[in-house]
Amino acid sequence: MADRIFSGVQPTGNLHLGNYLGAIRNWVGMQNQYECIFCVVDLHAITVPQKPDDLRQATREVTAAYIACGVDPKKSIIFPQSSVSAHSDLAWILGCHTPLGWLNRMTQFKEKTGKNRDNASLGLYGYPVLMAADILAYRATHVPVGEDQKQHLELARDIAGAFNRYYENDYFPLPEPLIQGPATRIMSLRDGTKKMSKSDESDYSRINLTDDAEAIDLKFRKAKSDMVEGISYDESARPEASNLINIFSALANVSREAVVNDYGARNFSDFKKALSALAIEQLSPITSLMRELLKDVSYIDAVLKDGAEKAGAIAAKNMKQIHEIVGFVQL
Ligand code: AQP
Repeated sequence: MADRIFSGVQPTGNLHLGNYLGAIRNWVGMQNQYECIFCVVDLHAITVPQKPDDLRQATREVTAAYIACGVDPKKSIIFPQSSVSAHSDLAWILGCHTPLGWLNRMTQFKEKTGKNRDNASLGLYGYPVLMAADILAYRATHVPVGEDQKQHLELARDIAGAFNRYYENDYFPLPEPLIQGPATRIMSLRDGTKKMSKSDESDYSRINLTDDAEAIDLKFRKAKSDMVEGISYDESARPEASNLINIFSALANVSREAVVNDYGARNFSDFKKALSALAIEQLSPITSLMRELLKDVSYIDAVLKDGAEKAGAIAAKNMKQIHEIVGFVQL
């Protein structure tokens, strides 16, 4: 089977630097090498409450962000998850091959629900099964994601293996995670031990792809630092400094060592100034292109429709085979 890439982002709010450096930026180079399918995962988004108008807007914003970051709709398939029914169809089938014990180990569910577990939806609990279905509906072989999705990817492999074993075939490839570079886990700018996240209530915790130069500069200036002299990398003792070094290293495409070499003897204020200038230089063109693209909703929708048709055709062919394997009568 030829290599096929699948990945996605939830339309749950402003995309941030973590989504860009941990995921989307890595996709761009893959388009020339592999067949790529990039989904806007709106079914995942509704695992927590969403206002319909906000969801529609965020879906178009994520699409614009993909394109502005360099994902080319002529090379890659871009589409909304809800437009291809294979995702929910396969999620049900795979759910019937997923022991509860496997789902109970998922740390993201535990983190997202905390003490409020009884009020969480079945959808949130089953999120990793839907994610497995997203990937396996296309029999994708590689999945580029940030570090936070590693456990879900391992579960997708386990589910694919369980299905193959039960039906005594090797229909599903075991998808390989691609977790690459110094930016696989970008942390909050307010707390270096917490992941940068769309749902963090403090906007100062993240750099949004929609932030202008002034906001980026202010957020880096206000980013938490420590009292240690100089700039050095030590994830456990200096999580905030280490996070800023990782961000610099990813944006400048140089090693952490090179960043520490250049800025080791400087203070936080100088380092943050340089980092903010670098981020502004890289993100401004993306932000302006995103704004331009969003002025033409019909173009965005046309990209999504074209992608939905292409993705739908691949998934429909696979679903017919999957239904046959499972034993559903083909009419
Ligand atoms: N902080 C991060 N560092 C590196 N990569 C990250 N990703 C997310 N946060 C970071 C990667 O971005 C892709 C899309 O993620 P998502 O939006 O679908 O889901 P998420 O991981 O739940 O992102 P958020 O920002 O934390 O959203 P909320 O707050 O809504 O839960 C994935 O490849 C992810 O690894």
